[in-house]
Amino acid sequence: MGETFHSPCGFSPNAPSFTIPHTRSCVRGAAIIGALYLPPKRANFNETRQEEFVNIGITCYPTYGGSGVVATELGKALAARGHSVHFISYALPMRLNGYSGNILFHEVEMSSYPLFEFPLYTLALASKMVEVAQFETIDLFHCHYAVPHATSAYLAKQMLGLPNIRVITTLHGTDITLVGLEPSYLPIVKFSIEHSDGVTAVSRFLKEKTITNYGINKDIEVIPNFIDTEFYVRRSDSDVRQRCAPNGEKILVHTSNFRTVKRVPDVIRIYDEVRRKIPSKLILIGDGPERSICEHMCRDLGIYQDVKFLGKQTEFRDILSIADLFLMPSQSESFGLSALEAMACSVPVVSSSVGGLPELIVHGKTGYIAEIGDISRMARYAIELLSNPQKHELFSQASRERALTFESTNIIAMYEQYYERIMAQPAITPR
Ligand code: GMT
Repeated sequence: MGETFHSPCGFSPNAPSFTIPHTRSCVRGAAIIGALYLPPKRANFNETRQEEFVNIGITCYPTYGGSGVVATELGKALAARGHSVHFISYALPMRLNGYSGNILFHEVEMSSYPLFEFPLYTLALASKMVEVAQFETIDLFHCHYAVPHATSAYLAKQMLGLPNIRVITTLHGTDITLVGLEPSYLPIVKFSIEHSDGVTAVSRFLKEKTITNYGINKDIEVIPNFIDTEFYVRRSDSDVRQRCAPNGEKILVHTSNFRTVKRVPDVIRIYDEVRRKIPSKLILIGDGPERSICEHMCRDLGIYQDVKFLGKQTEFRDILSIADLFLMPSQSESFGLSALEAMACSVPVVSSSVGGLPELIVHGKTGYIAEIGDISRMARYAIELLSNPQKHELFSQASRERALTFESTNIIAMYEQYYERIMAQPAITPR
């Protein structure tokens, strides 16, 4: 293929940004000017690989969260390598900014109707996938987070009657460990995974959980989360450090969406123990259901003045660059992307021993892991590291080295090779 990507909307490289949603009328426009518009050639992986670019429809949650970050960074990296990427979601993914010639965003429009007490997103998404595939060339849909994206893609494939379109589902975490297990979703999640042409999971833990919890007899490829280690690298900024810890205090950091599963109150309890021994500050990044409980807790404990709630941030390399320790006491964590971001910035991690965290954090080398809820052990580990500069330095270096093994270039290549493999296999025909 290799030709310039033409948008049917007359979207030109001189346009200020690609963030204009590809609306329904815009895509209809493609039909009208269809004679002039040459959609990209469909990929054929039975031919020589080198010249092949794939046309990918990526669906993800656009909001704050690891699966959306992984999907967006993957899409951006694939586009930079020459593939055509169509993001299909209900809002512009948070990390999608700036212009790129071969990325388009297609917004799933939701309408309300008094009869529908609940929005019919699964159906609207399936319809949008069909529309995009009809007016653009799509070789595969890559769904991030099974619920409901894999189901919408299955429906879209069925409706399109184009059996060669492949559906790849990437399992991220609570889609398998929590939401998907609910009796009202389990059968459809199992079905949609089984009817995906390819399935990837972000850790060995998640792969095993999928097989055992859903009784799925299917190849699942483990492709871990990744990080751009050129961007995520510790930068010295004494100004930021001076502002956050004016008296040379140690800095502990946690980032999350403040859901129960993240156990942010444990972060506060661990910090409460640490600050009794070590002058320190706690920085909390993110927002979510438990934020106000946490703020109350800090006031009740009388530590509010030493805790900074920064709220949602799009990226936090500057804060990670001044951090001495990252805390992740989650109840469930299939990979732990934010721990990886911290490690890339040379920050050791103290975490719980759940899910995929032991696959990322090397206990006694890049940080420490302890049982869920074992606050005093996690606090002891934190105190030990923060009070021993030599050990801390060794752990910081080892954290960076470990993060380098998840360098984005290598992991993106794993996705490309996986696409290639799935495209070379006969597609699953919807029944
Ligand atoms: O599964 C979730 O809770 C949602 C998801 C998200 O969108 O934040 O997070 C998961 O996906 C990330 C990216 O693959 C992983 O790094 C997180 O560990 C994982 N979260 C959980 O398993 C709780």
